[in-house]
Amino acid sequence: MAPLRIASIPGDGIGPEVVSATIQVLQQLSKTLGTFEIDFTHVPWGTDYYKKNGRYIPDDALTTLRQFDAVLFGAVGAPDVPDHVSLWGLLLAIRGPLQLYANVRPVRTFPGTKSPLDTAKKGIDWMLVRENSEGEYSGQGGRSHVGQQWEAATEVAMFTRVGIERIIRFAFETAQSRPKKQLTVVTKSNSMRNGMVLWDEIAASVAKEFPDVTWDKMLVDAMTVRMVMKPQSLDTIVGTNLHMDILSDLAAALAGSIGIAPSSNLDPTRKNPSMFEPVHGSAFDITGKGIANPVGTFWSAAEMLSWLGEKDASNKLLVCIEEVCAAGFVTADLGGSCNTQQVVDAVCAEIQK
Ligand code: GGG
Repeated sequence: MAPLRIASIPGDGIGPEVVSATIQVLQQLSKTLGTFEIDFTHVPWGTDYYKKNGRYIPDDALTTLRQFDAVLFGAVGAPDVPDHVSLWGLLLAIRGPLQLYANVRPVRTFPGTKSPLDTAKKGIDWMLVRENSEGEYSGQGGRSHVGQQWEAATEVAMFTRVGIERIIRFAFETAQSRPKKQLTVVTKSNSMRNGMVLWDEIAASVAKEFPDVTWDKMLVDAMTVRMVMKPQSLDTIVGTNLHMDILSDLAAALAGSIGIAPSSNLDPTRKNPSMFEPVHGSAFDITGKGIANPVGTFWSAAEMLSWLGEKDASNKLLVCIEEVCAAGFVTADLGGSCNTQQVVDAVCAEIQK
């Protein structure tokens, strides 16, 4: 059997800790199930690489990544490098050119996780779909009169018909594949009268192809209220790069902790390898202490296995993570006292049961 070829980019901060934890768990899963083999190649891009080479990734980075079936990414960001330099140098330098335009972020309340919401009723089960290639993160704009009193800066949110159509269609397909068949399209088309209105128009047009999906639209500000006050009224949610970046952090916190939240950066055309990463960042305040929550990366790895066709292995990993959380083997962000390795050991033991 040909092994799954995975490029692992641990990156910065707690990235190396959660990626190493996940490699241990995936190797155990492969050994126990015997249904797939997996081969990791360490790719050392991150802030240390930047400090040595003056850049986050080499010229042939995309050619390198295209040799793999998928990428497992940790985190990016360092205290002594401006965040826009590290983010654009590494993560956005991969997402954009590889056209990983669909950023899928499932959010669920896990057993053993404490939500700030009164989720005793039913809990949260959402699928967030973030446009991942344009909009507010197009990198368009500039600065003039730098350092002067009349200094000016523009940040242009550039939307294209192709870019909007493909993410809206992807979101309708995602909604259609879920039991509720329900989609909410998030915009801000009252105050932003160009790109956001184009989103509304395209949503209404694409919706006609999906008569079995119930859909509605929400302004992003009202959406924050609905997520908190009426969580059960939502299922699949789609929005722009910036809006969903913010809403997915809110969603993760409402589900219990950003430490468990996964993220898949997908090229739905499958021309390029997709990239899987926890939603959280480099968390320098806890780096090196061995206490980072690895569950967001485990769950991202489960999404990666599913994307690569290993659905049984993916389901097994998810069930094991949930069992371990339910049994209380959780890190401090979830109210537990486990360190990272104890969570790894608990998941590996659960896999072998
Ligand atoms: N685990 C990925 C990571 O380090 N994310 C940090 C971050 O700021 N991401 C912004 C984004 O996802 O656009």
